[in-house]
Amino acid sequence: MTQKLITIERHIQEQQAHHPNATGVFTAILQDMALAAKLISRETNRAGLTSMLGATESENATGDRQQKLDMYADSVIFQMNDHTGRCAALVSEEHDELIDIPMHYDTGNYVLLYDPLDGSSNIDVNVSIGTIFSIHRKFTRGDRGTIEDVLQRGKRLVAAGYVIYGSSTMMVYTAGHGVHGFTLDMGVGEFILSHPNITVPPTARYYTVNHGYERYWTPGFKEYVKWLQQQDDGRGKPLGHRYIGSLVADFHRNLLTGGVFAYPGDLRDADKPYGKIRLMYEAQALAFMAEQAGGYASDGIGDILEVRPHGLHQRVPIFIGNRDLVEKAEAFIQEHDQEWIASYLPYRNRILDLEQAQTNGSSEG
Ligand code: AHM
Ligand code: MG
Repeated sequence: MTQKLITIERHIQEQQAHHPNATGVFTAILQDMALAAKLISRETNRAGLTSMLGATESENATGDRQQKLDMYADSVIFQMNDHTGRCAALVSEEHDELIDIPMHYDTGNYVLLYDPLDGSSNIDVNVSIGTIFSIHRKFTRGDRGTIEDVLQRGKRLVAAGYVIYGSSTMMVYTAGHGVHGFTLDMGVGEFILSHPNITVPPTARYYTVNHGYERYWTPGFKEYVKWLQQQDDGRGKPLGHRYIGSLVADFHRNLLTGGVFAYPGDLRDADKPYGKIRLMYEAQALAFMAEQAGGYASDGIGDILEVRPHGLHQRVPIFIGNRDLVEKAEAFIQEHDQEWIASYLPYRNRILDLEQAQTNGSSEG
């Protein structure tokens, strides 16, 4: 064997060298996430089969196998992290409120945010789905994490990553020193480094948006998409259009090939000018990864990593990928969408209200 084999455990361990005072706790959380990813991957791969088996075994079923896959993923990540003494609190897209660490377990210095299985409408049709996670450091004084520890700006993230359950399973993460991708070798059950130091290619190949919503788009976004359609992919062809409808898969493709993903705020409902993507579980994590890979993520106004959160389930418009393409979206919005901006800014600038923050936004959209 000539090629250097680096497992994710080894890689995460070696990354710790960037932090001479590190205790290893943070490293261990990433390793726990890698194990959760393997379990979810196994179940995802046999989802169709499992539901068939579940139906026939229903009389003596243990229950686990029949869980919907997103509930299963949620439960696996919780079970990997509730008892380790590393996390002070957890939050999941599947829960309205902060998930406390059970009182009989110790707590640690980190809060873990996750969307256990994103793109869940794609599960039943066998299309790629993903898990997204991010980690903040707890800064409040008590031993239990609070909502304030969770609702920090993306700029303060210490790590983020995703797992894509696609033609193969990959885990991609950053701990603030580049973005690194690992492919799951199903034979031995190990994530092996396959994509070290991922950077966004300078020339984009694709643009990614749900064209079905064109009737709701703002004037600026319509102009922007027309502009994208006039751009060249660096090989004498127009940018291709790709849309899977699984954020992780759409982001991952554009990260490797160059491109821009947009889920804009739109005019569908005047009371909801903020699109669909969730700030705390989806946008912050991917924005951090994009930045680490040399790209950029904006809500059309400015850097998503600078947006001050006000609710666990807050939503945010997102433009993410090659920096030049994302900045162009900002320019079109500034030029044509002052009306939309006026309706979105009060939501963006909402101040954190601790009493409301727990569930704020869970019903928005
Ligand atoms: P989910 O959290 O309910 O799975 O929804 C999030 C998903 C993203 O993965 C994807 O980018 C988006 O929804 C697609 O939405 P739409 O079908 O409106 O284009
Ligand atoms: Mg989601």
